[in-house]
Amino acid sequence: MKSRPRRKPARERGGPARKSPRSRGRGPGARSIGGYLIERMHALGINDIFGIPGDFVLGFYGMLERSPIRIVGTCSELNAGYAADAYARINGIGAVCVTYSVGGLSLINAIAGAYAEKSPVIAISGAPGVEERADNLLLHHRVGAFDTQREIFERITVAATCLDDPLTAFREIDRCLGAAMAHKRPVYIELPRDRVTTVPRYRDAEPVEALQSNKAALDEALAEARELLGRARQPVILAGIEVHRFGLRKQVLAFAERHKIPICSTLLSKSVVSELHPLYLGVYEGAMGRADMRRYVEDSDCLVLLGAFMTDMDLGVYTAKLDPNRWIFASSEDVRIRHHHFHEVLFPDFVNGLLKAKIAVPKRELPPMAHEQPAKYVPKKSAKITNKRLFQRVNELLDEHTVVVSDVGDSLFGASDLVIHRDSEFLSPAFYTSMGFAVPAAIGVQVANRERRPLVLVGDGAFQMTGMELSTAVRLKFNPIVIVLNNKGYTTERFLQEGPFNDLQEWHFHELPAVIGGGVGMEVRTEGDLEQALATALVQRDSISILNVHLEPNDISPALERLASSLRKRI
Ligand SMILES: Cc1ncc(C[n+]2csc(CCOP(=O)(O)OP(=O)(O)O)c2C)c(N)n1
Ligand SMILES: [Mg+2]
Repeated sequence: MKSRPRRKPARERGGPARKSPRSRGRGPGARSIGGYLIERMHALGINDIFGIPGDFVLGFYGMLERSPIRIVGTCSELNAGYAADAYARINGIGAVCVTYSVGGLSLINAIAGAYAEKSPVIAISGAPGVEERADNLLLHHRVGAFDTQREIFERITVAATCLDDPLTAFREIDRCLGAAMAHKRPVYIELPRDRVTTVPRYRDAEPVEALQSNKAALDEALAEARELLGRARQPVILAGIEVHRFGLRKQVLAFAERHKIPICSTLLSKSVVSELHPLYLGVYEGAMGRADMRRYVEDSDCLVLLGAFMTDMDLGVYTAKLDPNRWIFASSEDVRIRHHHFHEVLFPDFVNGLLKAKIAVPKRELPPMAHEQPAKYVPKKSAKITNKRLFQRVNELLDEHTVVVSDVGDSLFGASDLVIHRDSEFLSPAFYTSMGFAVPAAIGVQVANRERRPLVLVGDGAFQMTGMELSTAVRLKFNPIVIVLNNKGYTTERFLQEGPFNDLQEWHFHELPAVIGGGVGMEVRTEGDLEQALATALVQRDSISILNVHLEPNDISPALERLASSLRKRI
């Protein structure tokens, strides 16, 4: 079994100074369990929490209301989870708070996605009181045992707890929050309703110890990496999503710039570095990507994979051909150089070590695609709008304030060809691929940063799952521009297997503002309509815009077409 990196002794840990846990008793400054949870979350940078109240969590909601953390209500708990996930991707950490079972169990899909794609979300659920549980009553919302919900969450979080014991509650809070930060994954905290205001008799909060690399293993890994890079003729960096999650973008970019190594991203990490950077090649995605850059990456004699997940989605449905004999692979889970595995090496230490290392990477020309710019889009007023032209036009719309939030389906494939201007301006569930992410995620983006304007790309099928969350955007006076790719059903699925199960009842998406009480809706059938609709949307600064873009059911994006033709060749 793989050993875990060692923990630093508590006295060596850095971080913010805290008062001695034992210096506070039960006097006026003493904290309740609920109060301590709020205090610690706020200290980590959580200023907003998403969710829907219920009687098992009302006490905690009252406490939140009196705290500096703002509650953002949503239309469903699933949507609250997606919003909290997006908030975490922008803010570094996010939180959601729901009631027992009916709320918690609805949240599961979103937390599973955050786990799969490494987004640190604190999922808090109210629960029956400890005293109530003693009589084993069939309290409403109960499913099976009182522990059922916690046991389910244990499988999709890095730490899960029930704060039923005042003696350990503070330590449990610290353990869970520490785990979310260290692993960049969700945690689950259950708060029985009769423990919210309980003030523990003794404050038992041992500081959580930070992980630490084994120095000898780290040095050895870096020495081997230096040696490979020192004789590389065509090195390439593939910057994965963990580069963003662990806050290492600047370091990776500095490393690339120092040695003039071209960089590509994966679909999940798209925009991890600015896509206008002169060293940037594009999104590497096997056969789904552009042929020239695919060849360049696959021919590399030293591929530096940093924080990438080797998923089927990121590897162009396994059409990618990356050779482990020629790679340096480092992530939070594994460091492998060729076939050598290095244990107890922390990902940030490895990246920082690479940056500091003295390496003489041989000089070489940059590949031509590093300088490529998209062709100028000139609208043909009466031409029927197509998928390809829509994405070309959207590309011109992007500026440094836009955050592209893409849902699953052809919206994601098409979006992979967009050129994102700044760091991390592209959000998508590109690995877990749960439909319905984008609209609620756009709320999370603007709660985290009101200055950013989300451009939501969403299929008609995905919109029908969670689109009502736009109501929250109207309430909060947010201004996402929502482009619904109305291709009359599940086109991505049609392309896999045609059948009546891919058909949908067609909605008048542009009429939604009348139902939700705000925003403008527009119907787009031609390139001229698109120009007009976008012009209207751009000046609509205080409310949502929704564009119902009519596309043919078989009109697919160039990226999906590339993938299809490559797969056809293989059959
Ligand atoms: C929650 C969820 N259910 C089902 C799927 C399987 N699935 C993947 S793509 C897709 C169709 C998406 O339809 P739409 O949103 O209209 O986008 P399009 O493919 O038409 O561009 C389905 C059903 C999924 N990824 N997520
Ligand atoms: Mg569709």
